[in-house]
Amino acid sequence: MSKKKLNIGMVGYGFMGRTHSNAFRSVSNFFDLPLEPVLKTICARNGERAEAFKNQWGYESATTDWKTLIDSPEIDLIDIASPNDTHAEIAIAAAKAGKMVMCEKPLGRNAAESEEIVAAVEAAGVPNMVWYNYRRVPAVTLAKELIDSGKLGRIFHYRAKFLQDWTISQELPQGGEGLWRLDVKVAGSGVTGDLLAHCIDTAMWLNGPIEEVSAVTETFIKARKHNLTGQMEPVGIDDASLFLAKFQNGSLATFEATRYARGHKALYTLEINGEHASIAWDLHDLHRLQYFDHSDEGRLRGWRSLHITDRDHPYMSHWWVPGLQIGYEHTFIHQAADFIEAAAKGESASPTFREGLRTDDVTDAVLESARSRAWQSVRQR
Ligand code: SOE
Repeated sequence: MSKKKLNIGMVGYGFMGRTHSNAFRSVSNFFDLPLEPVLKTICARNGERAEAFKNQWGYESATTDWKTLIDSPEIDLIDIASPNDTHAEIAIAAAKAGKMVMCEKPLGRNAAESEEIVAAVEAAGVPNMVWYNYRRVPAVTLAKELIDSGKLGRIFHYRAKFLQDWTISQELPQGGEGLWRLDVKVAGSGVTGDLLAHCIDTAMWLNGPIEEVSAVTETFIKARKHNLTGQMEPVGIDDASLFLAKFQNGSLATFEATRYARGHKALYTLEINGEHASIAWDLHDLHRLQYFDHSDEGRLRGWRSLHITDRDHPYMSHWWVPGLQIGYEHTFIHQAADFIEAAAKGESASPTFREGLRTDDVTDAVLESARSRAWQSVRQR
């Protein structure tokens, strides 16, 4: 019997347009899902390249106007993989048209924008999800299961870093395709919204709400040529952002993100220390989970390096045989699978837009604390 279709209108053909397209294209080969995703229409600004993307990824049609996706009765799901300044307008229009909506992180450029997006999807009652993909690394999902099972006991510390080095050159321009992340008007913020947002999403998923933050940010290169104007313009983004945090459960945390850590390309690491056990994870070794259990026999006690490739590890029964690992793109496939399962029941999948808003509440508080040089409470909702 043929399955009901889930017709997708994708907005954006950059890095994230590719990860999302790949996820929807592959997911049914590995997961038995209630709906069959169909790559219906790709939308992007450059018509020729949209057409080429359509052919490469197997979309049925291409357009340069996202409003045609909203107006089309054929499209069930709008997936937003375009720059941050486009998220709100498209998501709100999609929700008003009764479409399901998925959105690349961060949800909005700030919490005020995200609040409007959340209001729209909740008023329309449409399934939604933000693409915070690192939750769906099997080792990170296992960390969540271990923490929820109580194995760590009371949590004392959380530590996260996301280090890159791709903007160190003074010659790098800001703005336009590929470099909009450096343009504050488009991105909303720098590493706070781009990298720390990942760390915050995972942290709150693993360890609960963050109540207070104290932050410092820096913009190392103060002016860069703007690709769209050709002029030197002030840089409005934060190049590095570090903060201390207090979680609602009483634990303390440090977070750091930068694009100026020479030698690091995308080093996301996290560690959580509990009364009975600790967990550490590293994106460059993403299929491993480091685990220390204080209840081990004393002479044999030490950090265990678990290879998360067995059938009883999260998501892994869908892949190859035990011992063979998976990678970055699979996290998006897992997220697509979880969304389709939920959407078939008319539900959202986690992180919902509301959860995305809570992350933006923390990033707003981080930026405010850096500005005011004072501890800042995080809005709780
Ligand atoms: C920035 O370089 C970036 O691509 C982020 O935008 C992604 O969210 C992150 O996963 C990798 O780094």
